[in-house]
Amino acid sequence: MVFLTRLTDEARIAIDNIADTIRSGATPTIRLGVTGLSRSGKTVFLSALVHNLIHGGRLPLFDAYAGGRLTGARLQPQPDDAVPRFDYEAHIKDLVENRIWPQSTRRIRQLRITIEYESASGWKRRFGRGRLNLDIVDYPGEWLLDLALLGKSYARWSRDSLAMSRQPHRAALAGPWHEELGKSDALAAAQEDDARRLAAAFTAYLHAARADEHALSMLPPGRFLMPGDLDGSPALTFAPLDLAPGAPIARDTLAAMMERRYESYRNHVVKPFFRDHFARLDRQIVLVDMLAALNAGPAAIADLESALADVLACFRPGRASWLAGILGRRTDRILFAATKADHVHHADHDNLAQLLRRLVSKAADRAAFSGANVKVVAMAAIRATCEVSVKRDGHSLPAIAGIPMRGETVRSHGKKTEIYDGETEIALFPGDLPDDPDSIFEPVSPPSSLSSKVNLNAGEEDALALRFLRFRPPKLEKTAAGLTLSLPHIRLDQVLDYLIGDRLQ
Ligand SMILES: Nc1nc2c(ncn2[C@@H]2O[C@H](COP(=O)(O)OP(=O)(O)OP(=O)(O)O)[C@@H](O)[C@H]2O)c(=O)[nH]1
Ligand SMILES: [Mg+2]
Repeated sequence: MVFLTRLTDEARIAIDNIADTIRSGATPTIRLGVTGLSRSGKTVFLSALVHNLIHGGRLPLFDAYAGGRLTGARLQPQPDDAVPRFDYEAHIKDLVENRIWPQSTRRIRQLRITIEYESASGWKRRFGRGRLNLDIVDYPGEWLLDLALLGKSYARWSRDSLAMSRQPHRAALAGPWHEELGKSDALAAAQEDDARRLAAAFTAYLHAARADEHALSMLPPGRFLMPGDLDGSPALTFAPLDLAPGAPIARDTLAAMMERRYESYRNHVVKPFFRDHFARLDRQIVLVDMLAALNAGPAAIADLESALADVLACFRPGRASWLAGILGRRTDRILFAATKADHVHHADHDNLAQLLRRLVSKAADRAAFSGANVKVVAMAAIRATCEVSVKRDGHSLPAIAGIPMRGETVRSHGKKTEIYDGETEIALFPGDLPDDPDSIFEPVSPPSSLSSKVNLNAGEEDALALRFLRFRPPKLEKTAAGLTLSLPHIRLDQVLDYLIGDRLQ
């Protein structure tokens, strides 16, 4: 928290928190931060959480619910009028009726859900039912990485971006941008055309690095990939330059123009995002797609580790107190969740959590989460697969079955690529995740375990080239009375219990 110690910012956060408390009246409020890079599963998690609360899910490990003390949950108008509402109904329609996943989030959205409960204590029950507001914000994951820019000058950001783009796994992707850089003179007179050309080449490099096969995470500035309402705006016409270390930036040069725009991006785009949403959270769940990074290999894992370290450095952990709750607001519980655990067999869930624990351990140590309670789990907000046992060479193998999304492909050894039609169910033996968390940073080891994927459905005997399949959302079962059951999940109940259970006592 080096960059947000300015008194005006802290005062603004405190004022917003007081306004919040007044607006909520007597009802206590938890602001839950759902933090995750792009495609980590934030929108799906939020939709599933609300659906299970409102619809009444299978939540045996969510104590207040399992004990029958949760008497109601309903959506309310969101507290900040300036932020559009999270489109819960549209997402659920997509997931449940159309059985498709939501689109990438393009703008910030907010939701308030009010939970009514009966206290576990007989004494408190005498005062009537308790109520708790849960406020949640959804946003494009790309924007998260901008937080690291708050602590960096333009010169430092330029240096870091260039050094990163010269790493072996990025250099080829950055080639065209480097070429444009070679043609420009940072100390020449500022020309709009140069700025536009460089910004376009830099943005193209960020897009290439994000592609599935590379799955890189460190890609700021976030609005270059997901501009939101800045689409086409000149605010995004800047890029890093190759500046001599320590050399001053003279006025009216290309470098000065870029620096000015970078500063304006930090002040007018990144800072409000941090101050209005990120600095005022009581609880945090950090969603991490370990499997996508494991599939892409050690470079993607190392990149994910650095990206998470940058994000965690911006947390404001601390012990909750009534005063801190109103003024400073500190995050007193942080949950790290490896998402999409339904892609591996349950026997591997502990391993998956272990890998995530290892990935965030250094960053968590550095961020010194003093006073905050930290936990790590493997979860699936929506379970799209089921577990089956498949016979192979006389052995029973633990496999998962589901319907791959239309257009998903798998290339089997020596055979032609199979393209799925979105209707056919298949069984996969996902292989075992490595037992040794350190091995995922080493060159060949991590994918080898996953790459032993075998398509058992079509009678395939060959090992398949590694491919992380996306399954369609599940078809919801109905009860004998014809009622549709809520979305199936893995450990969403434990997650809820950890994040809000203590406030429903
Ligand atoms: N099987 C399975 N897939 C999931 C789950 N959660 C997310 N996914 C997959 O991951 C993709 C991304 O999930 P989102 O919730 O849209 O991710 P996000 O973090 O909101 O992404 P951005 O909006 O781009 O920041 C989905 O389209 C699904 O393919 C899950 O619980 N199970
Ligand atoms: Mg989203």
